[in-house]
Amino acid sequence: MKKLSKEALGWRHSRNSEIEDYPQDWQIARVSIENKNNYQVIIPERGSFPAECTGRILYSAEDPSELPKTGDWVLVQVFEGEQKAYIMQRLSREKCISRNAAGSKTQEQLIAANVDIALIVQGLDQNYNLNRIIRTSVMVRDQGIAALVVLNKMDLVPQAQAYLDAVKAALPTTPCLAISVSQNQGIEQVKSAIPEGTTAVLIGSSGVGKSSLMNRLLEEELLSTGSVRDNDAKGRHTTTRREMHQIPNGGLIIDNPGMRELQLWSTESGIERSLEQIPEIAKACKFKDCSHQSEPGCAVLKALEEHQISPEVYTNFLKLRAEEEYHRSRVDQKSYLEKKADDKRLHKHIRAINRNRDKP
Ligand SMILES: Nc1nc2c(ncn2[C@@H]2O[C@H](COP(=O)(O)OP(=O)(O)OP(=O)(O)O)[C@@H](O)[C@H]2O)c(=O)[nH]1
Ligand SMILES: [Mg+2]
Ligand SMILES: [Zn+2]
Repeated sequence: MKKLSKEALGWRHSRNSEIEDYPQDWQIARVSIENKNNYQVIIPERGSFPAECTGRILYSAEDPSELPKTGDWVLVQVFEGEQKAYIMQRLSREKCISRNAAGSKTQEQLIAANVDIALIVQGLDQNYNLNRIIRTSVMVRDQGIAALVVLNKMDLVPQAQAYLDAVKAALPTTPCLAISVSQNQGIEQVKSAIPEGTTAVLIGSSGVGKSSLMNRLLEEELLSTGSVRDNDAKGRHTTTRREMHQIPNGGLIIDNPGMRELQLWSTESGIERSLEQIPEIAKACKFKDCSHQSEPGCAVLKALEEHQISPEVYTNFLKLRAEEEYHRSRVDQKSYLEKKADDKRLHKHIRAINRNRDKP
């Protein structure tokens, strides 16, 4: 691996003040691979080193998510004559992708730290699911991370454009690409979304081609890939660890094991489940074309008042719908202004509910 500058590794000058008070011989490094018991780190201008945590870090961590993760910045010490780095300190995290730990609704599992853009990958086979794209995109962007939707395996469908149109209609402000890794189509466009100094993470189910895409971007077969099952196109969970590599003349990219259930963590935990519930609840609204904002007999507003859905989930639902609506009525400035007035009323309403809720 060629020697990278700290800027190419994603270091921001705003971090300089954070390291001022540590010993001079501690060097900054970025965690590139996280194994069960050890790590690989990249030290700017030096290269890759195997690494391990000092006991102090291991024993002072109250929660597994406090330990270094792929993408984290750390301070390391490398002793003369040793080709190994000791992780002395983890530095603060900026934007992270997390999800609910398997089998737990409340435990957060960090997937990758200091991420600028998430590539939401789906395969244009049985894997494609527009609702899942929408939910993932909203959650990624809620964490302050940019999203790029990547529809892979366009070689399997005659009309990839129709899928692109559907995603663009639902998420007008989220860029979306149709590509084929196996036919080498659209790779350059993905690459240009990850310029030098930025960090991307691949997310998506097993078998959608995340590792295949990453190998293609790296111009090297660094990661193993696996076939999908014939009957349902599901992957076999080939990737088992998170690793970060540099794209030649580009940014950094983190591969990720496919998620069985894509349950991205959100500060409003359980949002995904509740968002899904809303259309079900809305079936009971008095009016078929209910906007769930002010109509009499609205089942969604009733559920909100009865605390069956949280105000956060409700606002997220509206945000999602607003994105869709904005697209549909872009030219209709009047309805936009009316909607804004409605939103104002609505927020007043939510604040009132919250106030009542805090009362004993
Ligand atoms: N038809 C087609 N197949 C593809 C394409 N890209 C990848 N594949 C195949 O999809 C299968 C799964 O690819 P992987 O890259 O291992 O998928 P992954 O997302 O990394 O899967 P996990 O590591 O299990 O999460 C492999 O057999 C690839 O050859 C494509 O553009 N078209
Ligand atoms: Mg993989
Ligand atoms: Zn309603």
